[in-house]
Amino acid sequence: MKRIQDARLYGIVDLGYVTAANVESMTDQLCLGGADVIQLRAKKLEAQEIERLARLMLPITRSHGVPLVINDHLEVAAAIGSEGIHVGQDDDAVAKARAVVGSACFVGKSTHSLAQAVAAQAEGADYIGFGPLYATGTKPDYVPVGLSDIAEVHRRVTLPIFCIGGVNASRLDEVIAAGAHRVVVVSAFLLANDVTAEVSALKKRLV
Ligand code: 3NM
Repeated sequence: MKRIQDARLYGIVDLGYVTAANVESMTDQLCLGGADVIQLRAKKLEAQEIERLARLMLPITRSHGVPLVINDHLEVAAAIGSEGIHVGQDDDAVAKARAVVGSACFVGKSTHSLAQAVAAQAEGADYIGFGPLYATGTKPDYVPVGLSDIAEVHRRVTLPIFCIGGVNASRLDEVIAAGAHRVVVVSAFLLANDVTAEVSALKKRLV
């Protein structure tokens, strides 16, 4: 199983873009392209349906050695034994998450400023998301943080930092030049004509 510490490219199966019927196929394509970690994110689905979809994804992600992360739903992560859980600023605290999911499951947290990034490390997160770098339709209510704090967040936070929000192939060079080592890509992968090829091409540029 790949370790979160070694991950560079983080994909999300977001049910805002993927139908339930396509979850397995999309998971397989992201893994084949070389995603190092995959999250299931379904803001509008009931926990029971999220658990069903996660159970479909697990044999696929595990066959590729890719950790599966559940967004928000601690009880789903605990029930299926996912490798990771991800919480937002308005969700449960890291300690609460860890108490529910157990010590074998890593805990990630979304951060939207330097102060939140430093706080998430102090709170005991295993990795952070940092963004949104750019305005994005995937998380439309958030003000972009831009690229200017990327270098500083890497100086202040020693955890793996995944830069997120509007990242795509045409922006990757400037994101890396700003200091990013790890990225999350959602819509640019899920809406690609050839998902595996898109993931694979971007992955090569991250190492
Ligand atoms: N979280 P796309 S930005 C899910 O800043 C998510 O915490 C963000 O999707 C954050 O690659 C974001 O389509 C959306 O822009 C990322």
